[in-house]
Amino acid sequence: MLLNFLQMSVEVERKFLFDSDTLKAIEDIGDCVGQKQFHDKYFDTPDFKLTLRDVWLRRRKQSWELKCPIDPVNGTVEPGREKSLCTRYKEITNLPEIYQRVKEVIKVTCEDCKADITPSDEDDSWLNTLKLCCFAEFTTTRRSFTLKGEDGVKIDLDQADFGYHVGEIEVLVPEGADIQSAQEKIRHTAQRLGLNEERRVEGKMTVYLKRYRPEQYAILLSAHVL
Ligand code: V4E
Repeated sequence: MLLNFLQMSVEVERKFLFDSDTLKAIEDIGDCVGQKQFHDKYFDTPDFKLTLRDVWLRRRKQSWELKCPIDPVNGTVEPGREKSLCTRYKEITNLPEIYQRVKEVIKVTCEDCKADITPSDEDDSWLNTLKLCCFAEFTTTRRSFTLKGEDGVKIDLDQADFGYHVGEIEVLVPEGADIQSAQEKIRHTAQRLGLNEERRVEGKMTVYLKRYRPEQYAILLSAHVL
């Protein structure tokens, strides 16, 4: 049951830029619950079939994760849609389910695959079968905080090894649960931290693509994914 909840959770999050004042505010109202480091590798087809649909496949600490938008419009990103401060993505961590979902998004049929395979953590041949290549790779050092009096809210302060740091306020909710109340908790937390950004802050990937994958960045920007 717990495993099922984790596999089908929706991550509602808001990114923010932080300085020493924000850090002090976080330390005043929160508790540091740990620091960790992880290496991410992101994968897509050479013609960006996943990321053009805002679908993000990554390997983190030997585990596969797929982040998919919860409200795609006919499977594409609606041009001109105003980007809210919060993002909402479904996180899938079960590899057979990830494989099925990726095949659906990139529209691979069984004939294309010749024989359908069972993907495994130990064998990456399914990546070749689906023509998936690594397009981004970086290490993040993350400090995590929980907040006094704010149940279920986590704050992460991320430092990426390519020289970008960003914070995120995050609430995990089971799929189908009340996303509005998660957004309200995030708004309240942002207020307590004195954040006053009115525009969505760039995440690590946006900055990475802009610097190291300018062609993919330009394509995703004009498709309104970023
Ligand atoms: C969803 C997404 C991407 C995948 C990486 O997601 P992100 O939350 O940025 O990374 P991270 O390391 O904090 O993951 P976590 O540990 O929280 O699961 S890359 C781009 N997107 C879409 C996206 C977007 N368009 N704008 C913003 C502000 N964030 C994400």
